[in-house]
Amino acid sequence: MLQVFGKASSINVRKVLWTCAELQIAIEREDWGSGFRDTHTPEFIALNPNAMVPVINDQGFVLWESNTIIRYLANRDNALHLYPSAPRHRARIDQWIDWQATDLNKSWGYVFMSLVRKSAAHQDADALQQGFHQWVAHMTILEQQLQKTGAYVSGDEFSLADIPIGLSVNRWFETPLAHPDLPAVSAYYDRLNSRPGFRLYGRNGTP
Ligand SMILES: N[C@@H](CCC(=O)N[C@@H](CS)C(=O)NCC(=O)O)C(=O)O
Repeated sequence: MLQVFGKASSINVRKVLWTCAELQIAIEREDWGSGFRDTHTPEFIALNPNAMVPVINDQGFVLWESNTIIRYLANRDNALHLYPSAPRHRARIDQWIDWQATDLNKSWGYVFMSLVRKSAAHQDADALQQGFHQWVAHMTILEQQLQKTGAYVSGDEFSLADIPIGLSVNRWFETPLAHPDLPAVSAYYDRLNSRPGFRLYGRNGTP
């Protein structure tokens, strides 16, 4: 059975859990990461030198980096409905997956640490305001894309890209801030709710 190392409260672990639900992959999960087993042990570092979750072990094949893991699972199971092979279609999905990791994710860091984690090191009002503007700017890019497609992030159909992006949208709504009205993002969030995998893992485990 596929082993998943990482706590289910982690947004990056939830990408893997939701993908496994979409693909009906049975898993064995172990709780690792802050609040659970320490990832800074030789045992865990041997799996992932970054001491981060998630990590998977697929019959001896160990892999880390959440977006790489979900692509691997889709490829492994030939899940062309989630990750089509036509180069342009696949590239469009990859574009949003990569954007989630490199741009959208980075934009919310300070605000999330300040308002959700209540980190003492993240209480500077100017930095908070700047972070808020960055996050809104990125969510506005997503809003415009969803207005164009009228459905999912890469087009009419749900795809692998909606897993990281959907989890990011959950983070947006779960963070207590004055959310500007982004109607296409709100409709998208409701649309995702029709998926059992999202209800299980996309809404912090609270359907
Ligand atoms: N780029 C990595 C980032 C992984 C990451 O940031 N994981 C966090 C949890 S969301 C983590 O392991 N934090 C340390 C800990 O919980 O001990 C990925 O996408 O897999």
